[in-house]
Amino acid sequence: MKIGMVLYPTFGGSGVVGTELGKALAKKGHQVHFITYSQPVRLGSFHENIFYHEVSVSNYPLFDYQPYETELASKLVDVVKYENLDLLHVHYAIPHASAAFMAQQILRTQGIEIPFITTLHGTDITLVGKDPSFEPVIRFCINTSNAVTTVSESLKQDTIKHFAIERPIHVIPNFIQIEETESDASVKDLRTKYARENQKLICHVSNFRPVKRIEDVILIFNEIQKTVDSKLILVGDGPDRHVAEKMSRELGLINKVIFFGKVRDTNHILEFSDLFLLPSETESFGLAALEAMAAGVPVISSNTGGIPEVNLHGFSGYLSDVGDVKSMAEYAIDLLSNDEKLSLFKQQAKKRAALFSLDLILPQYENLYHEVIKKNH
Ligand code: GMT
Repeated sequence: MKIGMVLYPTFGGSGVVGTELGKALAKKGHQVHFITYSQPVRLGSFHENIFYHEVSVSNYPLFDYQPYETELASKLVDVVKYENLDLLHVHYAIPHASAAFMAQQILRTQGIEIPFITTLHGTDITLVGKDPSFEPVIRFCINTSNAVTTVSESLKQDTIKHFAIERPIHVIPNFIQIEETESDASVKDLRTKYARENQKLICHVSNFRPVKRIEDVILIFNEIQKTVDSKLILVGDGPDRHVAEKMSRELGLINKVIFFGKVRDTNHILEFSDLFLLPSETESFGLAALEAMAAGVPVISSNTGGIPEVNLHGFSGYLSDVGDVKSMAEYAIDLLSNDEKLSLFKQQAKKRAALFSLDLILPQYENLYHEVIKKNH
């Protein structure tokens, strides 16, 4: 198949999922064309089946706001037509689904039928999408997509609740590529650079947006470090990073909190971490939690949105109500103070993550692609 993959090329979860999906499809022999405004961060090195088409964003002085959606739609028309694509798969509804719809309509006038699949990722529905300023367009795009998928059952239910949806929604969960981990020796070696022999390492990875509740991450760690000799590793960057920095200074934690900033491959850090914190306000899936679990790191999370579909309470970690810092800290201390239990949870986290292995999820997308293309002919 020849697939056009449209996504945000940044560190966000939807961009990561779209990029990894495209890479996996290319490995299986499909031709994948990434169409976005800059090279996706996870794209990596050259592959014979991968092509990248950059959408140029004009800076004509009349525009206070650049018409990205129009430029993307034009690029889609061009790529579909000249690369003979079979299908467009857009990740994150805004503005990718409406651009795909526009391209579809334009191509129809030229005798070309291109179906498009929209994958909803979370905030495109739960935060931004249901805002009245977007709602009519999002609803229209969901209803006119040739197929719609969500990354969790919870997001499917949110979509049905917030929009008048007239079509089936397929749940295809996010996935993880289970890789052979580095030798224990090199992980241990790296770990010694950040922690003493018996010190525990707690990790959080996010884009530091308010929805991630960074304050809670710091407050939970503050409680943990009173009982357990530990350090906090913060990976990523975003609008609330300064909140974390300020709180760490004010609470006297600055020597115990390490800010790594944006890291392309978080796996190396996760491999030497003992525990992962994800106290988000809302999370359609929680890819960061799945990545941690796959690296054998148990997760202390909130029980919101799709997280309970990923993190199993009492097995791969623990879940508490949003904002219940006390309970999250207690669960963390309980695990970190009992090496036998921690080691069991590390194994269980890996076991749970294996259920989301790429091998199991990729065929679900491929089947949907075939179905949609068949219907289009
Ligand atoms: O808000 C983010 O964390 C980024 C956002 C995105 O679209 O890039 O993440 C959403 O999609 C991820 C991939 O499907 C999910 O794992 C995240 O849970 C989801 N974020 C939220 O729902 C807040």
